[in-house]
Amino acid sequence: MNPLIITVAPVGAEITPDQTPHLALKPEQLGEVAEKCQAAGASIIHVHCRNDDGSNTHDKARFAQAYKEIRSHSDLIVQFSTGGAIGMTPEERAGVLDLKPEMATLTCGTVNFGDDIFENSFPIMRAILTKMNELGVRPELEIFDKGHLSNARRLAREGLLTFPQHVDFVLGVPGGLDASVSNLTDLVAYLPEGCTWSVAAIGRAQLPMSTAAIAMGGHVRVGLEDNMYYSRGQLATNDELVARAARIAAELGRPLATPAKAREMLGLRPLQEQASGALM
Ligand code: KMH
Ligand code: ZN
Repeated sequence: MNPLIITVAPVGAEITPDQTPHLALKPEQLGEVAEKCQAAGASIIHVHCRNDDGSNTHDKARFAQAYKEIRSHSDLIVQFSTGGAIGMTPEERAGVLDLKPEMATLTCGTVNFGDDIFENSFPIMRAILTKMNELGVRPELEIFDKGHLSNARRLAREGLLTFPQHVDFVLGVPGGLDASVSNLTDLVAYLPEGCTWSVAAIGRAQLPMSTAAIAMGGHVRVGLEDNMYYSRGQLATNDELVARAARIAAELGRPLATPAKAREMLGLRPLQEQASGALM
């Protein structure tokens, strides 16, 4: 079976320090999380940054610091969020691309997000993608609803994207597509030929949907961004969630992709060949 790529999303933009003591606020804490999660089996880290007080920031210097800490503690593929937090401007969200992370997310359409709207109009998507293309940053397509795959196809027709790509199905966001195996199989069937895919399911759906994805030959995203709990009422650390996904993979006969193997599978350059001078 193909090796499993585990992405850890340790921070996100929604949970607050009063909800869990395990939220990494400082870049140094992100470095520690990266080290533990790589040891537990992760190969990609999806990065959001916070200020020391827990508020969201897309400050470039903060992201540069986070990148440095992650890189000095791990070989993980560093994937920056261009989704950011509700209320950030598209320019703010795309600004961190200047640091040339290996990967960054591209959410492929506007979606209700709880009582808010996570805005990703075609002009916003085109601007983010154009910048990614100019800077050589590999997108991961974030799909919150089936129509987002249609939007991605449209961006490909416009010449901004070539398939296959790595796609992450974000399921169970209030306002987006529900987290269910039938929705997942439908999305997988609708993927352009050759795409790799993962599932990031929200809350208590993270465990069953990860298990389904591992069994189906897909990849998984776990971490506090999407789910704070290990089980009902028991708060999780990021490495505990990664370790559990790794154990399930072992039971199902899926080997784990190391960061180097994940780079090979995703067509990213080996770490040794990457320029380190691009960062601030
Ligand atoms: N925080 C959400 C509004 C991404 O990282 O690309 C957007 C998000 C998606 O988390
Ligand atoms: Zn995110």
